[in-house]
Amino acid sequence: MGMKTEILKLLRETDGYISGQQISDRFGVSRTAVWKVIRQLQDEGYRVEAVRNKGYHIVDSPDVMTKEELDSLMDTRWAGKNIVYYDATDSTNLRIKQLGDEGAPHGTLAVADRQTAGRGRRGRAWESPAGGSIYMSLLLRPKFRPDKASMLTLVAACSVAEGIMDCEDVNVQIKWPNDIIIEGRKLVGILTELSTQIDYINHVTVGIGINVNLQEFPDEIRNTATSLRIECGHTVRRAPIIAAVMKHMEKNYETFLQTEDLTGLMEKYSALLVNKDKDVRIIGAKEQYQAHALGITPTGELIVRRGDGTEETVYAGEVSVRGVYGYV
Ligand code: BTX
Repeated sequence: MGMKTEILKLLRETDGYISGQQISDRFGVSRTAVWKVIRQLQDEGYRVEAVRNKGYHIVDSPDVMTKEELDSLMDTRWAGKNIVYYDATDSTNLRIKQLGDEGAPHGTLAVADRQTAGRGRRGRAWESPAGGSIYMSLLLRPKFRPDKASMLTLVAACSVAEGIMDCEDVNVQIKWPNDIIIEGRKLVGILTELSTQIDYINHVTVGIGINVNLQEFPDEIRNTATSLRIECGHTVRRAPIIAAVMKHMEKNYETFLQTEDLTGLMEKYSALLVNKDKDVRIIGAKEQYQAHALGITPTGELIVRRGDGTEETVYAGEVSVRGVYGYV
């Protein structure tokens, strides 16, 4: 951890004031060097008070998203422990795929303030303007078979929902398999991509886009998208959400590994599932039909009951699901 990260942590952990001398003793640097770091933090937007004869005190951490801010908040063993931060990049999924090919460790996290080529599923685009959202991708190196990897999307959805609700007073739900919504509008998109051989996984990229402080959307998604800012009515800090999501992701991933399926997460996921006990339209390549969604299986398929009473499971890769009256 760099000195700036350490000083930031120290300021946060100190209730009252901490003197410049205490900080400089702790890191073995001059008081001028300490002062310079404090100035940098202030320039980045932190409100750090300096009071003569008392020292420094952090008053407020606004929505700063830097590598130091993220490192200072991360409370995990591996998830998000190796952060690569970009002010702008094409797509954090592409960055992580490349870092994965180059041998980056399990748990490496790419975070960007803006994407110039944000990607959704099936070639769709993800709106990724600057300054208000979270665009991040996590590198995983599982040892299980490639056919199990699609379940990681559900693990991620659960973790993102939990992380958001740890930080903000909102009720989010999951639209199967992996959209997170508030009041029927899309708040989060998740795109999981695999790099595999026939029988083993090289690495997995779990890409997560969360609309945080966006207040406007392009016309095409104006009626279907929302942000935390819109739902909470105040500006939301991104870095603590990233840290909270990583904390849950680490825990949920380890639960997943115990059975290599969703058995240990079923209860949580089902409680968040918006489609449960709802009528849905199943849109497949060959047919479309209306059914009643009952829940998910331990391997992540949606269980539906058709009008004639027959039950079946549908795979996320093969169908998409709409509410009978719209997006949800
Ligand atoms: P998806 O295919 O389910 O959703 C894409 C669709 O959602 C678009 O066609 C559009 O209708 C709508 N949409 C686009 N942008 C937004 C937005 N900001 N908010 C709400 N709705 C939107 C979901 O794909 C997967 C998205 C993953 C995004 C992350 S960001 C970090 C990582 N890097 C990257 O390039 N993608 C992932």
